[in-house]
Amino acid sequence: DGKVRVAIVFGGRSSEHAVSCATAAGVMRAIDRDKYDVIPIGISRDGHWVLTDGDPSRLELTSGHTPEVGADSGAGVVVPMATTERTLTTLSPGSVPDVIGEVDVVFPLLHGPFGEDGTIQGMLELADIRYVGSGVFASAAGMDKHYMKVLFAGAGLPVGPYAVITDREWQRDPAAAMEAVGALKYPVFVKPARAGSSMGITKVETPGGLEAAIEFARQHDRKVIVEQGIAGREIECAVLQGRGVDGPRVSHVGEIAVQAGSGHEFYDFEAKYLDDGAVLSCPAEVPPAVSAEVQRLAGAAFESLGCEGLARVDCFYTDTGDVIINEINTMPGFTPRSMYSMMWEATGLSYPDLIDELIQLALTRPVGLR
Ligand code: G1L
Repeated sequence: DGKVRVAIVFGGRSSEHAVSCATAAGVMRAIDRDKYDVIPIGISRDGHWVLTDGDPSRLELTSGHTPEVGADSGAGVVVPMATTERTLTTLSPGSVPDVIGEVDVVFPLLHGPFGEDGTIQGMLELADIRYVGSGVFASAAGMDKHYMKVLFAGAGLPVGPYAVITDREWQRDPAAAMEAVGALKYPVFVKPARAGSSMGITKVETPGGLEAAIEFARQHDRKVIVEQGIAGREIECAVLQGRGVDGPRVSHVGEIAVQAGSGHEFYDFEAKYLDDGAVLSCPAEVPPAVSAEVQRLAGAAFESLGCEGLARVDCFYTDTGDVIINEINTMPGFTPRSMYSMMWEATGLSYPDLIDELIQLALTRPVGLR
């Protein structure tokens, strides 16, 4: 019928499985059905690919319901590596080969290990299938808080003080590894270097709490990053790839105000996805020079990793008046109520138009030689 065929891939083997399902529901509700045919592909927690019925209501995330891709979500099971050129091949239950058919573009709504880290992007590259968002390298770099900072610093962008503890360093001599942290001022934040969400993060007030925090972070990733706490406000900016040869577009800057008394020490999983503990202010109330600097850094950060499609850049506006980059997220929260979407909404680009723009950007991208 001449419509563009968009495969939405969601769920997956990461801790953000339910968030991914809820995001897929948001995209499926908002996507223009006159232009696009949607092929909803769920990945179950154990890694099975399932062609689902695409009913968004069963994927929504509410406090009473945690959505999950199960073997019951639809028709067939897709074998992960069974891709051929521009085609996603499925095996129905009972191993009857079936084909989803040619897809024009994939919307990979996957986060964390086996999703956001560039692996699915690599699979799609091998299959010559176009997809929304960043490529293999930027996805992997955007997932790794250590290499992300190395790339920012290499591009001359300001990053805060940090230390990295690799698995080898920790196994050989934990005390020596912790000495590298000695140069940082407390409090510090101890984080898994690569993780999709706020999982495994501890705020540490004194050196005495460091070892336990590192052990905790290592349960999520064997590489740990320790970041010096920055006194200031977190100001964020949504970035969208430019059309053609244009540079990246940046939104008005935004700020999350965690409601006093909400019980959230920092902006954690609950505050992010379930609670009303967070409200967005956009444009954030900062001096014009500060919002301009955040926007400049956001565009430069996007380019420093070679991002494509979209990214959310989180900065600190410090109490001493400086702006530094905290991190970039190449796969930001992407429901209609997420920071990224709401910052574009406040800038004049609606959620349905944003989805349309991202798909159009993906369609104009070459496959093969890039
Ligand atoms: F495909 C895009 F546009 F690049 C993309 C992919 C993934 C945008 C946003 C996301 N975000 C997520 O997948 C998630 C954070 C909802 C997963 Cl948990």
